[in-house]
Amino acid sequence: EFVINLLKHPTFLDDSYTTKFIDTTPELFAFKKRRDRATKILTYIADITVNGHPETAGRPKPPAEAKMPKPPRLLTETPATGTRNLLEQQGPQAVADWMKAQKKVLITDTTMRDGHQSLLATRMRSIDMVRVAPAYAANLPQLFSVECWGGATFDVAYRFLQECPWQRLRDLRATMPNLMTQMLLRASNGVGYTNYPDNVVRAFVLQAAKTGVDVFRVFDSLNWVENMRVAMDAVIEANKVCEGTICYTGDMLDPNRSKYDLKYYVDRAKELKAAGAHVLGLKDMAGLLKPASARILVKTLKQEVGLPVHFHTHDTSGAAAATILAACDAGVDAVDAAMDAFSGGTSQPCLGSIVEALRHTDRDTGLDIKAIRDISNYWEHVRVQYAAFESGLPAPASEVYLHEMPGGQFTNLKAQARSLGLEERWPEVAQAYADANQMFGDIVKVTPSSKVVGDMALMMVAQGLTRAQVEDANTDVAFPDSVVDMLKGNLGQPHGGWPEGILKKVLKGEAPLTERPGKTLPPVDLEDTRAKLSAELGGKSVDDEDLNGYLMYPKVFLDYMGRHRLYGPVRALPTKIFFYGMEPGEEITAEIDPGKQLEIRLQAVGETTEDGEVRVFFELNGQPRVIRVPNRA
Ligand code: BTN
Ligand code: 3PY
Ligand code: ZN
Repeated sequence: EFVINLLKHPTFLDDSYTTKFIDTTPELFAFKKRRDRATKILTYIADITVNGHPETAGRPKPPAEAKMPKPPRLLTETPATGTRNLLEQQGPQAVADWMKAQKKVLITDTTMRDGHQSLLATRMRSIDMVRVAPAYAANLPQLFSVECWGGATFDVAYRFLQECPWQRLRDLRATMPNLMTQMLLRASNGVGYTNYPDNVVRAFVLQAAKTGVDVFRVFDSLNWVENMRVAMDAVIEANKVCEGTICYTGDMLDPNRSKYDLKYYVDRAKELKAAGAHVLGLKDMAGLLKPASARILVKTLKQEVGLPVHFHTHDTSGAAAATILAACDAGVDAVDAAMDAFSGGTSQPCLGSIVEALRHTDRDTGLDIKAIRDISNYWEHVRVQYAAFESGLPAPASEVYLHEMPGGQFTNLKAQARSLGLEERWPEVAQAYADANQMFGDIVKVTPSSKVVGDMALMMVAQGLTRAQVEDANTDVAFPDSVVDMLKGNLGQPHGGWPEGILKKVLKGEAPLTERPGKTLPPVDLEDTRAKLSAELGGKSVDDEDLNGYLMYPKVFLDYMGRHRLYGPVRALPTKIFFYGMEPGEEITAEIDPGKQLEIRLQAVGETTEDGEVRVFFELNGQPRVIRVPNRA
């Protein structure tokens, strides 16, 4: 019997051994490395099988019979050319010109980014995306783009899914060579929650372009175009499609919300055009744009700005499809939708239904509805595997017009409220969110400004504070850190500035920043950071992707690397195994590299020994292997 105690093995305390070993005996490298990674994966499976996955404990489970979903058959071996080919051959301006010349409504599929971000707390794993990507390329070559990167997916990949977001992007890029990939970029906030130095933002964009992003939807959480230029310039420099984006909030036709009227949006759109946007994004992150307003807004933006317009919304209210169709009537060039099985509620409206609604009209999308059904059927089977992350929002909610929470935040804030014991008081949280928004001067609420409003709202409900009390100069309030950070000016400036009273109270007289934060944030020495990171990782070489991951999220990245050293390429595991481990007698295949398959069979789980460890018995490619893991239960 061959027993390895990996958790205590010195290799995992310092993996410099492996590196040296490779350097001195290159001929053994492939074999050595493969075996070592296999052992790491077995360690992960053993650990989850014995101890469970912390994120799924006490949550609903997928049905026992749920199998790894099978992607649909490819309708062709050689995918037809698509938008990606146009971008590669003629550049981003040609893409924008082509958009305007199309009669058909162009469709972006958001399933792989906003769809699961809004329905499953962003927990979809790469394997479930990459397996279906060839079907997108072969069967839906007329798609405008596939939104599959950015937003919250970047840090969730490292933090909760134990996988590298760059690898995901590379794989999707390779498997959909004819389709444009699209990402959501929070301008100076990158894919994080606060402004980064200009050179960090620039390096991140250039790397994302290099690894595989074609369309960058760039927005600022306060619609401050001045704060979007660094990111937009980098996209333009990379020769990718710069979708300069305005976020929609309020109610354009409500005379009592005149701060965000038609002129406001036209002004911002003209600024974005002047800043070099190829496409104008209209991002309705909360799903507040009503059909009548969409008609006027889209028509006016098309006329006054002249850029192709790409509309994004959420179906929280249940009325989003009506708004999409109104936008199509008004001449919108492209719209976002999620595959049926990942649509509705806080996600995007239903892709298949929009395609059918436009069928036989002059705006027919030309997409194959059978291909859509087959891909959505795949997604349906994917979704059941993530039962633990379903929010359980049962019905459309007109309440969204009260609180104005972004679709991606709604379920998250509800979970936060639950963890604070405030779930029963949700209507109060919704009202407090609306009150906090007014208190900050009625701001755009989208990551990260939405998080600040959410933090404030939770605090008000938890501590029983009204807006009047929070604003009262004589009532002591300990504001959340994020509120202090925002009012210091670290997210930028809102339209019309911050209200004097709350600014004074939060900053206690300290002078706020009123310029763009990137103007004064010192640049990061990238090579020095690389060297320090390399040292921190025991001499491991640090490539540009790793460096950019670290610059966005230093601690999250280091924690990921630490776990990676222990558990290896767990991204190769089927989703059910990743979250629930294996049953005795179960057999799986994991492809850890193209063509490198591991056949893994769980034979048995032993008793817990006196020193608190469990022996887990596997067969790996037919050979018996035993892994010990601590019983942490
Ligand atoms: C290493 O693999 O880097 C450290 C050397 C010790 C290796 C043991 S030998 C059996 C088992 N299989 C592996 O791949 N590593 C451990
Ligand atoms: C994000 O920034 O992640 C969003 O989805 C904003 O809508
Ligand atoms: Zn969205």
